Amino acid sequence: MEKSEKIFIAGHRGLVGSALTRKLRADGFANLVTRDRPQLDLRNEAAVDRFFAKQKPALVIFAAAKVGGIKANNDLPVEFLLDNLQIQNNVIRAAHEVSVRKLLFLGSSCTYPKHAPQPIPEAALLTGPLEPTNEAYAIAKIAGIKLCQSYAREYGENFISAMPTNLYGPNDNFDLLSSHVLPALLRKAHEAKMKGDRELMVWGSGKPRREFMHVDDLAAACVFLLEKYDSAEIINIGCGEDISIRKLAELICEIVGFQGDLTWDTTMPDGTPRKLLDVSKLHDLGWHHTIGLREGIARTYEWFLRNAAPEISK
Ligand code: GFB
Repeated sequence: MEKSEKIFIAGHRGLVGSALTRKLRADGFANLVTRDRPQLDLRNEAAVDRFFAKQKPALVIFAAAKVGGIKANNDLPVEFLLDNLQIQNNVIRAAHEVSVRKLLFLGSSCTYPKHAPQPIPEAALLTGPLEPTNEAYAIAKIAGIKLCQSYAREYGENFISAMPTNLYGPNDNFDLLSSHVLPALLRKAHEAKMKGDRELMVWGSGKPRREFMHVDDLAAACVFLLEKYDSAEIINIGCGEDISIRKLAELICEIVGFQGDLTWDTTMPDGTPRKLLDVSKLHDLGWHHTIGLREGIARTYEWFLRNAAPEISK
């Protein structure tokens, strides 16, 4: 990759897109193109076409998506399916129209079957039924992967797809109803500590297991793949370790300094019983994560205290 190449980061304000923007800037890539939602609504096909025709980026990183935790996914299947299909169809097709040199599409570990073998190899895609709570999002992401693979097969495009595990870090969503588990529990533990509560409510049974990766590691892996990986076959990005939700909640309480008890709201769904990616393909290429879970959560809590907590308490 040339440092002067024009790179369009779709979704640069989100958790993933902002981490990619930081990483590329730090690595000396100076020609980054970004657009806020009011400037460019990626669901608008004509606007996306005009933007690509004018900008003609060399590289596209597709980090724009309607995302959310288990409750948002379960409550809003229309938005998770339709918005994501529209956004990705527009961007991927426009990238082809202006002959971008390479496109990186970000999928998700929830595209794998609910009862996939653990750790989940790339070959598990489309081998069984999906987890119902995130089926709409998963189907949209699978369609995006297939569109990239189809452009590669039919037109020879270098459109690659990576499958990140559950992510967390700066610029995450800390809204208690729509966020993922890790930012939700960080906020709940912080607020419980500040209020002097004795209990903290956690959703589900605490038994599901998830793999969590700091988004700065994800960004580093994406830049690595942009430089070194040119196959239409999907590739997992994760750290190869998982943890139960109960243990995660305990770890977060310890880091935040909340000393009360955990209680469990079993009316809320557990979702997939386990989601641990097989990252041997990525390791074989020579990339490993560097940020451990405890360190990553501590860094995210510091970010939360400086950035999100003041906003929330307004
Ligand atoms: O992170 P999360 O919302 O999504 O939930 P998924 C993971 C687990 O944490 C579930 C439990 O078993 C939740 O019940 N959990 C406990 C909580 N307390 C909380 C809480 O306060 N908030 C939340 N959100 N969860 C998502 C998919 O699945 O993962 C998306 O729905 C996407 O499509 C994303 O793929 C990566 O890991 O279950």
